[in-house]
Amino acid sequence: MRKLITIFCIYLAVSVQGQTIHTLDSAWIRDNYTKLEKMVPMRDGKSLFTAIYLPKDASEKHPILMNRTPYSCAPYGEKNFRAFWEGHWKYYMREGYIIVLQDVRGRWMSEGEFVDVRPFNKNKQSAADIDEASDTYDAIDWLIKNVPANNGNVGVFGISYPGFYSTMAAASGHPALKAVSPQAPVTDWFLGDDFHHNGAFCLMDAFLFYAGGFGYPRPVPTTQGPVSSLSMPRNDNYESFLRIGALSNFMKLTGDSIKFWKDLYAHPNYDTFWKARNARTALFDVKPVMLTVGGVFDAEDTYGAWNTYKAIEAQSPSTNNRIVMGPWYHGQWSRGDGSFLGNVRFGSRTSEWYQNNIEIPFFNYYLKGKGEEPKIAEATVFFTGENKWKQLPQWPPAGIQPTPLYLQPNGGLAWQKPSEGNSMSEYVSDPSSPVPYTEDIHYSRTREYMTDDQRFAGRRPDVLTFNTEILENDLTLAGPLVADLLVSISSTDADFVVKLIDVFPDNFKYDDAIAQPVRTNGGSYPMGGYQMLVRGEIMRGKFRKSFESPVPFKPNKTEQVKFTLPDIAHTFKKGHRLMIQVQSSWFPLMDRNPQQFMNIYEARDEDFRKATIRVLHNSSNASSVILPIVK
Ligand code: PG9
Repeated sequence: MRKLITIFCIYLAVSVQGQTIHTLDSAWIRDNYTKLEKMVPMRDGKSLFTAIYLPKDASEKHPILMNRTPYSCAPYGEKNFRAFWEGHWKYYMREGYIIVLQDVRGRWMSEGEFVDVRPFNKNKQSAADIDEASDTYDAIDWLIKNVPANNGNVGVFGISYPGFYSTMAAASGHPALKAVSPQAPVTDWFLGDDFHHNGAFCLMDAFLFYAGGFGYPRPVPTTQGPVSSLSMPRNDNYESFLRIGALSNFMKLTGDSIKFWKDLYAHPNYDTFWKARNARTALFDVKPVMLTVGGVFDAEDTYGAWNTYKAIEAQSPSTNNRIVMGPWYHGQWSRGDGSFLGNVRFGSRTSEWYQNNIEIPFFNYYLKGKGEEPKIAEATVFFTGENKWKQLPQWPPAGIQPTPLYLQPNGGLAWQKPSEGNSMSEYVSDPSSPVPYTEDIHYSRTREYMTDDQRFAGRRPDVLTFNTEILENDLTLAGPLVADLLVSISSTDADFVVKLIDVFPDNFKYDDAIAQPVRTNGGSYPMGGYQMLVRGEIMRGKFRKSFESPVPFKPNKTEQVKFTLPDIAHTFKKGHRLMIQVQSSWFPLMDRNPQQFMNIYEARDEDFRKATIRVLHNSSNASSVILPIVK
């Protein structure tokens, strides 16, 4: 008998252990979940395709976690499961969540008309007045009433475009919606996300995204993906995009085949078309608990993450509102370990830390009532340079002192204004030889450019470089940067790119505990003297006074170009330097400015002109970058 008991205990231990070891793989998920596919009715009579992954265990009631997407609920078919076991969503399935994926209106298997970043309608009068908030309300209402064994609590989350739909969910007003996490949410496609930064057009991302397929949706409902009719340039994108030339040539390539591409061209300024697509207009009287998440080095929507959180703080002050910003590229917090980006190392597995200590406890508490109210700070932000998470009671942190760092003659930077009377630096900006945004040769935009070594740029005659002395103490910056340039240009328009760079000491090496960055062809990357891009941003000069009403420069007259760069959280360590670079192109990340005042979408190749750009740094015109110094 004793032997039998021993064998049973060993079996039990192994099986439990076995389950623990093999828990959350595809077999476990298929054993413990069923999948339903439903067409969920909206108030205007259209139905949206909805995939529902339901725990087989009906002994208790389960919360619902929903993701609304234009990128498909695939795979279709109730026997075909999405590979949740490959990502951190598997931990929600271990907790018994009902996972819901929904094709948004007009995409894939859902009915209705798709509208890019459909404007929020705050004055809905009838069932015909729909938007993404009302679609979410109707979806939640149906789920609560029709999905077996749900506990009446719903959460919504999503990254990027699904982040936009999460923001719209927060505006749905459904009482069952308890917690929302917009992650790298598409928020404003003219001011800072994906397609424009300060009015300059993100040519490469926009073209490759739309012309690459997203702009060619098939008539719905369909399980077939979009098909681009274009043969895309699949080689050196600097060369490919330069050879295509003016934006009007890109329109010839896409022609009438992409609706949103035509909208982009038809609205060159920040008009009612773009203002209606500013997702922040929905963020008033926000009821759910909010957790906005993003990456400081997210090349697509770092603007959206910072500014969604700030909009809720300003517009809906009673909302329980938090932000988490890690050292991540677009979506890195949901995949990989988050311990590096390009050559820059962060010293810990930041993505896993976020999943286990922030996101999962957040939803577990608000949707399952599990555990203590998570001790998640108002702002959980990873400070690069010192490589530390900080839990802050507000963002930007209290005590920040915006401090001008002044450009000096001879390439210096100092906290005092220059004393010289007429000092300035100049370069010739030539649109036929724009400054590359990265040294790499590749087809689509890299993730790594956001922290790449800028030594390649500083060697060009059309890039101005300014350096501080070597720092005698650590210097921590937390919050937005403001570039305040006094300039004089020979033409009537130009772009200004300002880059804040951390210059590593010549003898810099990561600690042995951290693997040294290696080149793709092997061999360690020379991190000594590395010039790490901490933040770069572009300002299209003609919008310097107003994004709605652009104005030309007066040639050779001194004018101010002042603009905000997205927030940073970085410590420049003792022994490092701060560097500022100024240039007038960032290609093909951004389209080229013809450098004469005009509608750039209508410019032809022959309209592009060289321009002399002067940046003034003297006692009466002292250009600076205003830094958010943590005292
Ligand atoms: N924000 C990303 C994107 C949207 C639209 C165009 C290009 C990029 C994304 O949804 O991944």
